[in-house]
Amino acid sequence: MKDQLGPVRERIAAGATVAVLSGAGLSAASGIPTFRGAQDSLWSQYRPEDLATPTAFARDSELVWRWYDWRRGLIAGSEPNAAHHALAALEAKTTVTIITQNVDGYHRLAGSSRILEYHGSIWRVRCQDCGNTGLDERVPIPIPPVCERCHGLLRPGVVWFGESIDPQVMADSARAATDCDVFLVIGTAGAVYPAAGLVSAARHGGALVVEFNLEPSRISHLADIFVAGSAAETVPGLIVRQSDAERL
Ligand code: BJW
Ligand code: ZN
Repeated sequence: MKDQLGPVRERIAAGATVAVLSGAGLSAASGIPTFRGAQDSLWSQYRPEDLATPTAFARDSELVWRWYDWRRGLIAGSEPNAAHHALAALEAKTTVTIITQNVDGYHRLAGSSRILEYHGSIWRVRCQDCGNTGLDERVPIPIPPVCERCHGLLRPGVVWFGESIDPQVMADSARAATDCDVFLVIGTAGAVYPAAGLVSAARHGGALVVEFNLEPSRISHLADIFVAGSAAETVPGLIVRQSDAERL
């Protein structure tokens, strides 16, 4: 098997810093459906553009909450996979900043410490009326959940289409992408902005861009190295040569 990641491991061993942009494909091996192209899910009839918007929530908050409740149940019932664990283990070798589009919290569970949750967290809630924010990890969640302070309607603490990214998270992510030596793009279609724009920012900043995906994506032309396959099988190759890992 070709050891595409050998040069990347060498750079990291020589002190290169790492930033990661992760997407839904990273958690696919944990059994969490991706957004685009998930054929088998109960919700495949809906497009994220139809559910992950403030307009959808204003129209039918119960439908949107049922979708989030279903996803919370899947996430709570599964766990991070070998790719999340490999990224956490990489911190023993160098500085690693994770910019994740995923809302599942799996990077933290796997033990990574520098995490920027670009699209928020499925475990956070925010009151539509008074702005009160908090964690609500109940599974299942009462639908519709209400604010303890003002009894207003709570919404998921995630970023929907047309909403702004937290300015601090956006600035920290842009800096991490621009300043890193190696930028890993894992399991994202590269279709959603401004997250996808971080790949060109990293490239312009001089990083070596390494993409891990089952298939070429919209940002593959920006990658120096494309590693094909399931992230849970390919990403651990950042830590040990894959053929050695297979012999263990
Ligand atoms: C595997 C695998 C395995 C599978 N191993 N790989 C510039 C240009 C055009 C449009 C815009 C633009 N700037 C802004 C926009 C508008 C919009 C946008 O991007 N639209 C596009 C769809 C065209 N962006 C926004 O609205 C953003 N806000 C914003 O820009 O604010 C400023 C503004 C305000 C007002 C007006 C205009 C601008 C916010 C975007 C928020 C996205 N939110 C969601 C939901 C989050 C909460 C939740 O999870 O419910 O985020 S949508 C959904 O898509 C979710 C994801 O994080 C995001 C990205 O998806 P991802 O991770 O790429 O997943 P998939 O499923 O698409 O792809 C999976 C990939 O994995 C595939 O490539 C597979 O091959 C691969 N794969 N198995 C490895 N085992
Ligand atoms: Zn409230």
